[in-house]
Amino acid sequence: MSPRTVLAAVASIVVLTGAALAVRGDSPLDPIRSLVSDGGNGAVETFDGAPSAPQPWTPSDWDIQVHSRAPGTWQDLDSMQAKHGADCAGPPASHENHTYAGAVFICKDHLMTALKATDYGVIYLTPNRMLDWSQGSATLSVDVSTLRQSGRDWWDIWLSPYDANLALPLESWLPDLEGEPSQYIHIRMDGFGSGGPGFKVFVNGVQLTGPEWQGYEAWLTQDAARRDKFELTIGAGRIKFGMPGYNRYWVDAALPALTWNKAVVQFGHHSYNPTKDCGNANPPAPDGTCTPGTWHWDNVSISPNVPFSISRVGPRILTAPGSIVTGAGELRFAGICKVLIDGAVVNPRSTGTHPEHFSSYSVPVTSGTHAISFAPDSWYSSPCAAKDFSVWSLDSAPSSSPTAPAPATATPTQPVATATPMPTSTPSATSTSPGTCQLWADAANGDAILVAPDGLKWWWVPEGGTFADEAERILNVKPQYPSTREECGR
Ligand SMILES: [Ca+2]
Repeated sequence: MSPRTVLAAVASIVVLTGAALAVRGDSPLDPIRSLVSDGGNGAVETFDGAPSAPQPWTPSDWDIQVHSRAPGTWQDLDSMQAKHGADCAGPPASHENHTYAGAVFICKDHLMTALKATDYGVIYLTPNRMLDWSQGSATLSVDVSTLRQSGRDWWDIWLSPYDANLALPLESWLPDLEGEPSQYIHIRMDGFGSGGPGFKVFVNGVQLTGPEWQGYEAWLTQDAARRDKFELTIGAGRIKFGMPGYNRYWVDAALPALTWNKAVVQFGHHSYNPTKDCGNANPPAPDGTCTPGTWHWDNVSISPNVPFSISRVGPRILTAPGSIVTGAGELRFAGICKVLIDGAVVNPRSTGTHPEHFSSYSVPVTSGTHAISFAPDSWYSSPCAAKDFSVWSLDSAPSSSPTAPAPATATPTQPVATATPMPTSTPSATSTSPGTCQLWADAANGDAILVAPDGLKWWWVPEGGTFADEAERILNVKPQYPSTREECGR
């Protein structure tokens, strides 16, 4: 696969939002509050807090999804140096992190996302406010750092109708998850021929372009410590996205006809083997290195907006049958294998066809305790998991109460232990060997599958690459299976 040339980097003075920013009195170690009124119809999030060490951000009114594809990273993330020191000193100071809680944190009155995923991973942050352009134009803005540490590390924004939003949306050509929402606007950092990182804008799969055609290095110097404003204006027949502080807009165009005029807003930070191919297919940072990225976020403004309710419930992840306590609403989570709630299989909202990937769920539930369990999904049977649960509702105002994790009742037994040795659907074998490693190709679409000695299956979608290349790449990212290379004859 030709690695995407995604990028990111912007820098310059922090530009304050036009909206009046509310002053908050939170002491540094108070539970960090989130969106507050901007005095008009909008809301702002200023990520207040100046703790003496990086403080995990656990808001009561944002949804947070932290996803890492490899099962070996479901409990602990790949270790990385996250920016800000152990005392919160600013970049280039850094601290080691491998915890899920530590991937989204506060220092110095702004928010960081820090992620390394050798396979693929993403963090999604979703405020409990829909951007509302039903009465005219609406504006979404956020200040973000501009240092892109690797071309294989990037950020994006998804907008989708409430009934279409996915816990983990992703372009269907990327190697994980289950594709895009049924309706969406997607703003994604990507590589430009000139100027490094810029942004592409897609509306239901159709790319809009211009007037800007360069990446932001054409007008600024990438900076980890400075945050610049990125702004989307939508409505009244237009859509515009860019950097107002520089009067640069990658899109300023007619808005294609949509059947919706309010959108759930999701901010994403993606990591896709950020150290790979550095300086070749992977554009490096200005210093020539490719390292796992930290993005710095501040001053999210959504105006006007419509509030809804998000209540995060625990535990963070279930890999065996357990239970969660919820209020009434839609239980939103990500799951792999078929997921049963109170004994009944529930259908994901996402419509992809990769059972070996996490799907996105939004399932109506009543208030109370609900049993979660798993069953095989097509040829994929283990390991199973459901994670990052929250209850969403349009019926109630945003909660101001702190998140109350539900008691975990996971049992230690694995729900499914029936690893099937090979795909049972379309893939046909083109390369097998003695031993326990098997490589499979799906002739219909060119997918490659590795069935590892322990029954785990890895499925990657080549982008115009050959099966042999893809198989080699799979083995390269699975160092825990050194013997498979020989057994597979490579
Ligand atoms: Ca702030």
